[in-house]
Amino acid sequence: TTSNTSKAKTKGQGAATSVSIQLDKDDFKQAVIRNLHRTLGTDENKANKHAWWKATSAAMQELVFERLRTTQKTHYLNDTRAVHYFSAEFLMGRLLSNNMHNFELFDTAKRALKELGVDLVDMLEEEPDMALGNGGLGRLAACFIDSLATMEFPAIGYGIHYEHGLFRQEIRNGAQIERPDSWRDYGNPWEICRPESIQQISLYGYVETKYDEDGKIHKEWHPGSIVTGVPWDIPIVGYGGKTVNVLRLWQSQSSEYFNWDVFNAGGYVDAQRENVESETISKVLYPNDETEAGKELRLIQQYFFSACSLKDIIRRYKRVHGDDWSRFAEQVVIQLNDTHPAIAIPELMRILVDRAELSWNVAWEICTQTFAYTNHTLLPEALEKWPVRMIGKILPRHLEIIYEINHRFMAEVDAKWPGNNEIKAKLSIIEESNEKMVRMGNLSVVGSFAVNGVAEIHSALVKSQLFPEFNELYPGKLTNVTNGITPRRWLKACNPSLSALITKKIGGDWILNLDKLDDLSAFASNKTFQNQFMKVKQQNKLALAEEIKKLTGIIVDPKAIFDIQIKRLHEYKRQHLNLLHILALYRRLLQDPDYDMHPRVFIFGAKAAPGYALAKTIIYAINVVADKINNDSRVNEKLKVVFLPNYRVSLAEKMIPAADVSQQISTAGKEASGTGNMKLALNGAITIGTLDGANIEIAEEVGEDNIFIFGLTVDEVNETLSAGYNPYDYYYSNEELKATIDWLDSDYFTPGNPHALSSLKHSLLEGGDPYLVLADFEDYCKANLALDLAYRDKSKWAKMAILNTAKMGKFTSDRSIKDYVERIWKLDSCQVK
Ligand code: T68
Repeated sequence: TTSNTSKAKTKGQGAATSVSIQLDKDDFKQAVIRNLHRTLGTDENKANKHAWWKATSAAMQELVFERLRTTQKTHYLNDTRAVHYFSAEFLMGRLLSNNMHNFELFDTAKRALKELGVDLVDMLEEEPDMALGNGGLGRLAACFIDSLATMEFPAIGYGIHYEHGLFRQEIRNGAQIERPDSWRDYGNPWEICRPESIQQISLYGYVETKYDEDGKIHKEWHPGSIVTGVPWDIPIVGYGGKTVNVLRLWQSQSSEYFNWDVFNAGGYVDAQRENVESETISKVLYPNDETEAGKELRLIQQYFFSACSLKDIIRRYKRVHGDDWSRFAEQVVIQLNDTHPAIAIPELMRILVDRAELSWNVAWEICTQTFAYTNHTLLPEALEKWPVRMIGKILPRHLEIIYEINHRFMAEVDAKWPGNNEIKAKLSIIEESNEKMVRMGNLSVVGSFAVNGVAEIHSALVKSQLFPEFNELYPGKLTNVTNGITPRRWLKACNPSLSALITKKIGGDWILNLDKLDDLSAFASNKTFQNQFMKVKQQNKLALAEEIKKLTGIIVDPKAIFDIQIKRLHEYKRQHLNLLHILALYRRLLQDPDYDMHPRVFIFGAKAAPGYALAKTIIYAINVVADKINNDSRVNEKLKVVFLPNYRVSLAEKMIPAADVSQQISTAGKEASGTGNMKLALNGAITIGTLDGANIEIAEEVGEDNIFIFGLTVDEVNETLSAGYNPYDYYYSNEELKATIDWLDSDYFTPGNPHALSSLKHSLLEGGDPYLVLADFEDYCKANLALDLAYRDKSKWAKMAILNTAKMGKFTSDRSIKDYVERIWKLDSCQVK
């Protein structure tokens, strides 16, 4: 097969030249048919779409396994240092088309299936999303393991094998309804159970203190319960198909032998009940992003997967190094994706001190050379804290260890700031509140050798606002690694027409070296290229228009501006600011039927955490406003609003290529990075956004002429708030703003139910408008006006769109991984022959 790949340019960066998968169209056909017969027990005449999908997946899986085996053998023989990415979430989406693209077999497969009478693109819809994550944090983990495999770094992802991923969203009468997600209902072709690597972990019980003959203390944890962790491996195919790494997800199961006594005592039913409880641990993903639920089961989930993963790592290490722990931190680096796996720190200490009988200091040295921690948020409600009481009940020995870590750490703090109790109280891992709490962020900073934020501004705020004293105490520990996205999924696979156009123009090197896209800049003003670029956009918009019709019945004009806001629903992300502006446009159109604006379709996708009432009200508000506007013939030519239900990775892949405008309008200082902003710009959408998160770095790359920036900066937000922000000042001084807010609180959009949306108005006024929606409204309207004018100049807009694609090189996750590898993980790539 041909390959568009290029040799990696720098040392330390994994080189991936494509492995030639010797499989032509006819081989592929044979492989699919063989699997149809032998794996599925059906044939070409009986097979439905689902069977074709499974047989094709099985055919791909044959190739995947072959490379997986070779990779694992190579890694084993080389015994190189590897990164272990601990994350409670991996938002993988669909795998079949991605694996085909990464093996460079997509076109071959398409032709093969066509000859079998199957449309590949249509068939791909059979695959359920693997939605084992909430949003950006989980999708980031998925992009990172793609880049790690592509660049041929020894790496393994560790997480939880949730039976139910993020809930499926239905919209009924405008409101969100949550339905269970069942991604494995009819079997999942990508996962392999590895019963040979199961682990047992302990919970509850008590700690016994023992003294040996020399009077030395030994702690023994007598657990009250034991749970089995069953590993499921998902192969992760790097682009070029050389390295296939593994994502290992743990499923909880009851431990038979532990319940044996109860069973023998005639307690069969009780024993079964315990089984059910053990099996609950990996049942369901908590659907809260950015708020801490504080639930016992969540803490158990965190410990369950962290402890299973550590045992797995140690088993592998011991196979080579036996009881010699001195090389552990040389071989193993563990990246904590937020504080969710932070309990791994005291767990490793427990293993080293209680089990391996290393001294505290030696153990602590190993521990703090092994862990690194990524922070994803500054929002206080998202910072994890666990009640001391709860940890003491579930993990009694870990609580003792946490206290010991803190005790020694407080001595360090006292040495630096003698007698300063204020700083001590602030830095302490234990919060001495009414109900004592363990601060997982502080534990993570103390127990790691590196701490990073996810965009320049976010990392600066981590240093200056969240952990300023830590930054003084440990100079250099706090750093930045700006997020990135994989261009394989988020351009090559999701936007085949644009990918083909780009490759035709500048060659295919961009797939592995995204900086190459900058070669497109030279053609940004070229009329022919502008036409080609915008023709692709137009086709993608047509396809999305059809999808919108299919999903909602709403008819939209593909010539209108497609203006897209897709992300979790949260007040700080300010979908309601977007909505207020839509209402302002609607009002202008009603007041002046000739109001001059380019037709525009506002498209939303967002899930709200099930317990987040205001977020659900905002979804409801968008839907009732959409319903009213879409059925108002007075404005329909110019304005439509669409809420696409069940936003998820596979839907994003259809929306992003069709976007003209990308809404990135969070309150400055609140969005750590954002990654949807990168995906949309990469596909030629123009950002309207605040100077927040990675928007700032996107603006730097594309230049101020190619982005619409508005609103308060981080500093201005802080000044505004400390000056005593009063939203009523804006409400009473901006007639249009007042009218739109009041409109929401009338029965215009909710006939017969006048105050259905009053909580929204309440939060913006009496509630104090904590996210400064009113303060930014006027400037947002101005930016939207400028955007509308710019769109009317076809050539100008085309140039902007091309430059957005051209300037996104920085935001490949390959660059993020390179940053981690060079500055934190210190890994060598390992070429798999
Ligand atoms: C996101 N965080 C950030 N959290 O909001 C976003 N939280 O700015 C950033 O780009 C992204 O992380 C990647 O760094 C999340 O997505 C969660 O999903 C989450 C889940 C559980 C608990 C807390």
